[in-house]
Amino acid sequence: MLQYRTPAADWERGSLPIGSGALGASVFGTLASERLTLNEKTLWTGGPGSVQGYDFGNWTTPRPDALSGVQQRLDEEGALGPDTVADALGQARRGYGAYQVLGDLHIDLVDAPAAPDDSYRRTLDLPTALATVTYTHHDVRHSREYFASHPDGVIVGRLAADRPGQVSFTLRHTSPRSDFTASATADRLTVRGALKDNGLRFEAQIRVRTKGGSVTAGADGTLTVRDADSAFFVLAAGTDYADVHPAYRGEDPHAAVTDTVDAAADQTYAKLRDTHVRDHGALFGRVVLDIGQDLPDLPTDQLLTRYTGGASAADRALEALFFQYGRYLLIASSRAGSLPANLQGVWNNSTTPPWSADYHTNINLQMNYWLAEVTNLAETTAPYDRYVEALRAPGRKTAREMFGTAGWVVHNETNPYGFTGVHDWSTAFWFPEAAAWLTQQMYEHYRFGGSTAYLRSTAYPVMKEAAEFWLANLRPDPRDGLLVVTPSYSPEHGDFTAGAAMSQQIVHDLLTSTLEAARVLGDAPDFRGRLEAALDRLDPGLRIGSWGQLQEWKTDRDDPADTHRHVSHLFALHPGRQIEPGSPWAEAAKVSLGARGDGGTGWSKAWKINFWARLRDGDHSHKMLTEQLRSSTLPNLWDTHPPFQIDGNFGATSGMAEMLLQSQYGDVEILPALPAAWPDGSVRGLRARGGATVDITWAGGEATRIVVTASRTGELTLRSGLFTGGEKTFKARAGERYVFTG
Ligand code: FUC
Repeated sequence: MLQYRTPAADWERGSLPIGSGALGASVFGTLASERLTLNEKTLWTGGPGSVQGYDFGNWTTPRPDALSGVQQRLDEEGALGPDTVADALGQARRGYGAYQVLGDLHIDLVDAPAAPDDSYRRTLDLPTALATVTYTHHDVRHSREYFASHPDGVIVGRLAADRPGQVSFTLRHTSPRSDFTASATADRLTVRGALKDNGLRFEAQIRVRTKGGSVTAGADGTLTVRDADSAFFVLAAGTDYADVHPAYRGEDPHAAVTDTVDAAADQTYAKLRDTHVRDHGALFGRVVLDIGQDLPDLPTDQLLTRYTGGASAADRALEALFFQYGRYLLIASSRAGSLPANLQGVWNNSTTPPWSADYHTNINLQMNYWLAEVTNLAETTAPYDRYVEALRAPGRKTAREMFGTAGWVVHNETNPYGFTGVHDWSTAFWFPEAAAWLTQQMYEHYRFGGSTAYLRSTAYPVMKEAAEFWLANLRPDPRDGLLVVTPSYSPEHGDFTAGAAMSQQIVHDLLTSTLEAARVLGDAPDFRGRLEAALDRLDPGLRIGSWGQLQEWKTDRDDPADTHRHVSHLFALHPGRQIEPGSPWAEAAKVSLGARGDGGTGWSKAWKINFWARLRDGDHSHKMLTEQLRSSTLPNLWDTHPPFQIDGNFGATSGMAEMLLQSQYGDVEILPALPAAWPDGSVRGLRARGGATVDITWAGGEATRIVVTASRTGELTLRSGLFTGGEKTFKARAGERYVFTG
């Protein structure tokens, strides 16, 4: 549980997030006028119909020789400055848009204390996903409870008191934009509008139910409750966005919002709450982590301030809380039926959020899902899959127009309107490898879950088309004949070259996984042959340079003093699987990572937790976790880049899971990077590739008990000091539970 003794002074640092995937709210817990910042995830400016015009990032006029011109210059000159390449291949961005705050719901109280006293508590309970505010005023105990229900599609809030007739308030909606009307009739408040930029229609409806007392609608579009024993509201919202290229518009949201809010208002508060708690709990409760924590009765902001990463049970409590918070945030911001989690999950208080609160695809969107499979939340990837699938149609057009080839492509960042082309920010506009990288999660979903039907229907078509793109776009490097990506740009620094390590490693990962999948599915031998031939000639993107480092570029040009936040050339270590521990590449990766240092933005630190875990250095992983908590985490435990950016939350949870369990090379590795700070503990419910759910108990840094529940029949190899010879191979049968106790 996160808990505070004061209301949030500020949205970014203090508000507490609840979400149903499609809807989000951040709770301030302010006294006289409570405030919930509201979000609907598809409320985006830009795209088709934008007043700025919109071209999907595709070149507005054909540039037949632009790409080959850059490739030729790279062949001849070896490297080109990013501005030179952006001049040739970039284009000013138009109509990209930004994720929009829906507005704020204010709950103005008739009588409330001026300031919080000792009786005040504000909490967010992770297992139930309930946010609460409680305080005593004139001897009356007041309580507010909020949740976002995925099954009922609504945000719900209830105000109550321990004496009858004490609940009186007015509900009011505001927005930083002037593009809406708010009207109220009976117990219903309706907010309706269309974004000025692109005409996207949106609607929110709130209905209020009271026990005792009365509710009246105001001519100013407010609802007032007087003298009730308790009251609850339900809020539904939607837009006419649809994820269908090229128009991206669907039904007017009015009918669906009305149906949803009415269906919820017809239920009792207890029923809505119960449905929500069960739904959330069924996902959240799957993983239990005990690293020796003892959560003191201390406000979470103080727990964070006092945190040192040392040996105290309170420090363990913050770490365990942070681990579970990542899982909580993913459940709250990524459920089937809407867009995937964006740079801020689903929470945003602005009309101009940082980086548009978009989908950055040179690490950020991918990082959002690193925790999904291993921490047993595979269902949360449904919106990700759907989003990636929806990028194919525009991405195909970009591949054809910009590269003249088959396949699909997306670059550095994208929006909900199929922006698969480029812009002109020279160090971040070109990254056609993103499509390949995006498909990685879909193949991982198959590796964890094992559904061949999923592989066939969902993952493989997207992977295959991404592979087609690279089969058509790899070029022989005139220096050695190996196939390279060109132009290639290691995010987000240095020069343009051919065959930067990350480009090669991503393509290697894609072709390897696509080949594996093609074999499983028995796809045509000639396609498999083309993949094999390309892999044979592919520059692997693994080279050791003059100071023992893993080279970021094909030539040895790494600066040992470079501490850039992106550590792109270690993709092959994580999230890839090309570098195995103990190999010379792993040693070189360690040298590179050491030189990059322990600083960085929030997400960069989170990535380093994962890297060190893959390098089997649990103590260094833990050090990065400590760095992240001490310098990149806000009082409400949101990760800060700065500013708030949610990828670091997700990446940190993933990294902590990597410390306890890994399976990327096929075997299930138990406690591969356990830090000295966690000598005794247990974890229940982590997932391994091959369809195993794994529980581990350890003492004195060694596993003492391993329980594997198989969801798939097949051979499993467990690696742990618990077994003679360090490993145990057995034939697991789906549905069976296997207990190992040394
Ligand atoms: C990538 C990063 C930045 C930031 C942005 C949203 O471009 O390099 O640090 O996280 O995404």
